[in-house]
Amino acid sequence: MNRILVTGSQGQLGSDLVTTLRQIYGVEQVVESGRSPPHSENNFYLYKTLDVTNHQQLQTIIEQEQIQTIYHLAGVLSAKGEQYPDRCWDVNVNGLRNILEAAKTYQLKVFFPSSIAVFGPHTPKLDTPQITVEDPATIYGITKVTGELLCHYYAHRFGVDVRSLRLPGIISYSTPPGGGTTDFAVAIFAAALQHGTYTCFVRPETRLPMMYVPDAIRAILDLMAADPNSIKIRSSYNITAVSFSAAELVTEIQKHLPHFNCHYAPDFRQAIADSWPAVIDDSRARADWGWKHQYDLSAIVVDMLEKLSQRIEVTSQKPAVRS
Ligand code: VAH
Repeated sequence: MNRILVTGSQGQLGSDLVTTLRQIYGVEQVVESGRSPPHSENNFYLYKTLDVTNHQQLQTIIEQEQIQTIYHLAGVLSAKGEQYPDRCWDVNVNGLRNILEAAKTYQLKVFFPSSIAVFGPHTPKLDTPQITVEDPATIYGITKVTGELLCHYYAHRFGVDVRSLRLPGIISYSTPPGGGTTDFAVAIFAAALQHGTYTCFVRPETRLPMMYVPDAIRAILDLMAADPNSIKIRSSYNITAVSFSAAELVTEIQKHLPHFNCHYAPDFRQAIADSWPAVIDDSRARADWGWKHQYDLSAIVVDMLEKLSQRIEVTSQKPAVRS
């Protein structure tokens, strides 16, 4: 039996991760949690209200539900973090500290999502190495550097089995974007299908590392299933799938929606995107535990348009989605 707690379960990654974990381990083994009430009533009994900054609430759930593994996804993302820096620090750092303290006390296994946001203006932009300059320009990035250092400390000082990935921008269709800088690469798809047009908040030449959510879920599960001896990095692994610019994404969408057009109106998120790498070297993840992405840009666009077409009212022309 592997009783699992997912924090931030209603977020972009959480909702897809819960579905996959329940397919693997059974619905009863996976407890969702979040600060707000559950979106859907159909599994209310497997949802716990949890503010990860409240260590007593966390301990009560761990003991009542006999949790053995925590996928700790609760967090404040980069753009929202710049608007609410105190909350970002409290949730992302004090919340993680509570998770790691509980993992030490109850011998739990933990997944922690770090981010390419740990890198900053002086980090090499191309083939960003696993070990390099980390001078993040956002409070979110600062919390992720701090989080990685905490993970490394708890792993080596207390033997906590905590594992982590520096996730790139994640593209998904099951939940609306939640305050990230890479959200343009998520919102653009619904806008293209519903309105035939999108106003992008970064410049066309802005190139960032990205990953489709099925690849991200598989990476997380492969990392957590890997032999502990193969996990040589206990801060956080570089990981990526593809890198593309906003303009390249638009061109790929237009192959299926020829009338789609995109306007550009860069806002405060441009400076955040400019501080991040364009291409990541994830050779250590590929060497240590066999990471290999499956979705390139073309496959992401085909699947996103197909999945979203089934879920939203398509007012612009149906995509001539070619496989
Ligand atoms: C964000 N989606 O934009 C997250 C992620 C690399 C980006 O950390 O804040």
